[in-house]
Amino acid sequence: MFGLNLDACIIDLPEKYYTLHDYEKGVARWCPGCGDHAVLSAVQRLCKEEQLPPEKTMFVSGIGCSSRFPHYMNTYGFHGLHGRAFPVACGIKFRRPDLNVFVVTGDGDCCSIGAGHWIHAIRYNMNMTVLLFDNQIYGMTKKQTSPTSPMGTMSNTHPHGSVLPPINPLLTTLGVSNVSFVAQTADWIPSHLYATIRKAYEHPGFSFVKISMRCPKFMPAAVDAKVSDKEHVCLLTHENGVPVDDATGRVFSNHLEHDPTDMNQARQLAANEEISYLGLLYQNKAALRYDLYGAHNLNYTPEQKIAAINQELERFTV
Ligand SMILES: Cc1ncc(C[n+]2csc(CCOP(=O)(O)OP(=O)(O)O)c2C)c(N)n1
Ligand SMILES: [Mg+2]
Repeated sequence: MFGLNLDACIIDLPEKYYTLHDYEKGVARWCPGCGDHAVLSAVQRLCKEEQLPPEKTMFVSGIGCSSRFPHYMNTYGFHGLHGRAFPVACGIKFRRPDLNVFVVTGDGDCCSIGAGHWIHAIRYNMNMTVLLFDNQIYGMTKKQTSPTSPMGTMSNTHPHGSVLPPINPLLTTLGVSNVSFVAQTADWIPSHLYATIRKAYEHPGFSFVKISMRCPKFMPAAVDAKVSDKEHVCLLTHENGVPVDDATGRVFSNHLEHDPTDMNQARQLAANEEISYLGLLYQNKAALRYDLYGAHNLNYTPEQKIAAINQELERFTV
């Protein structure tokens, strides 16, 4: 007769399976139609798909509407000071490489007051996922010109229109030595948004994702122009790039094959003011990582740490 093999009936279940609900916290207080909601959904989905343990996951931000992000993630978070997300995140990653570190920063937070930290964090190339919420305006303080506001933007600081050309965050990041990952996506293309953040998360280093964000409250004209004009968008395609699914590829039918190791072409695409190239612009998995350099003594006991410090101090004995 048939013997019953009980071992074959045992399903290998993980000790804990996280659902979307495990990553959700509170009710997001962003305006209706704000792009931040879309990124929150994409990131919660990523956490679930990757089964990131909430207690091993850290969201670090500065100040701004976008920087309220950690409040809505049921993980660890640090809602810091304006422009200071990068040094906090680097400090965390340096001593706790076991944590999944995400940085959420606005165009004011990153490219204005935080610009000095931004440049060095790119060069340090520590393993973290950086999401730049670029709504081209200071949202939280109710409409001041940001470094990424297009020239002529009417704001409370420039009621007659801003007078200087904006900083290009993609081009700036691509210009820093040891840069390792630069991508662009848009909050209103959910499949591409998710695929890009996922690609960034998988990158072993500092992955910088510029997300074009809708701010219907303070930049409504820009939102209409960006969202309704499909010709303005070109999806980058490549076997090593951000995957484009069939439906998204049909709706946004401008495509360009781009090899993400080609820095020259990446810079040309990033510099184009007329067309938003969405996808992976540049990736170098071999860039040096400062977090790995710093990780050699992580398992020292307190006694070993004191001995190591004393040994170093000996060098200064006169
Ligand atoms: C040291 C300091 N300077 C200025 C402010 C005021 N402030 C708060 S948020 C903000 C700008 C935020 O803009 P952005 O980073 O683009 O984020 P958004 O609100 O658009 O998401 C400013 C100037 C502050 N909180 N701290
Ligand atoms: Mg902003």
